[in-house]
Amino acid sequence: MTLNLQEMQCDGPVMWQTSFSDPATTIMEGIITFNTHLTFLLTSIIMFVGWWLFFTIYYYAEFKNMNNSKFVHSKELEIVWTSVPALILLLLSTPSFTLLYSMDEIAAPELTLKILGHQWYWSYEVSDFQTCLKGDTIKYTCYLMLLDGLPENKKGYFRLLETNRRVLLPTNSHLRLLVSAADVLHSWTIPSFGLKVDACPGRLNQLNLFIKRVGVFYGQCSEICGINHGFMPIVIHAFPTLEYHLYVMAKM
Ligand SMILES: [Cu+2]
Repeated sequence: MTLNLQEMQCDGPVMWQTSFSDPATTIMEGIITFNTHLTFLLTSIIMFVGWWLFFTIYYYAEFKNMNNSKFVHSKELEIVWTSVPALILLLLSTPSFTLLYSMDEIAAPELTLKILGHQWYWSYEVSDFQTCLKGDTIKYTCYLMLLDGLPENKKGYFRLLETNRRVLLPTNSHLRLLVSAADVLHSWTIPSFGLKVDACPGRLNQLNLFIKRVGVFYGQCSEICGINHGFMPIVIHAFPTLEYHLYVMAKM
């Protein structure tokens, strides 16, 4: 596959970024929408409580109220300030759990990608094409790409985010990811996909993925795994399904 940095849509980080990456999956779109609603609710609560606090301090200061109030207890008020926050939490739990369990939903996958975390690189394997590849599997390891000494025409990569090989995946297909580790705990993460799954040695974690658009997506290991934890990035290159199959056929 030829690499043309100018033509490719890069979903890498931008300077002073404070918001999410552009979503590439339905899950991430859901997370962003949920976050927007949460932020609105949070701002409303902070404004309401802030106003109330200011109002109380200002109007009920000692110099404004020389006489003691006889008001010490209210059962009705207590019921209100207990049930309203409980109702708000209940209201929030519905979209939260819906999102959480939708991530575990496994549709019949067209392709399975096995991901193995190592100290300190990721290895990948696709064994769906074993019959057409005459028993062979597509298997490769991805290390951090060193940018020092790159020729002038190869510049434009992200520092500490690029790998020597990119993981190629088809768009608009149901994919299954199987994540594990060979040595210690790692965590496989792509913010644009809304995915983060622990890679535990001796345990296989399953994820589903449906990439909605073409692009290059970046991620990093998200579980402290040793001295080079910060130097094992993940790069996914999502292709149209047809181009992906042409790539597999080229391997035959
Ligand atoms: Cu790590």
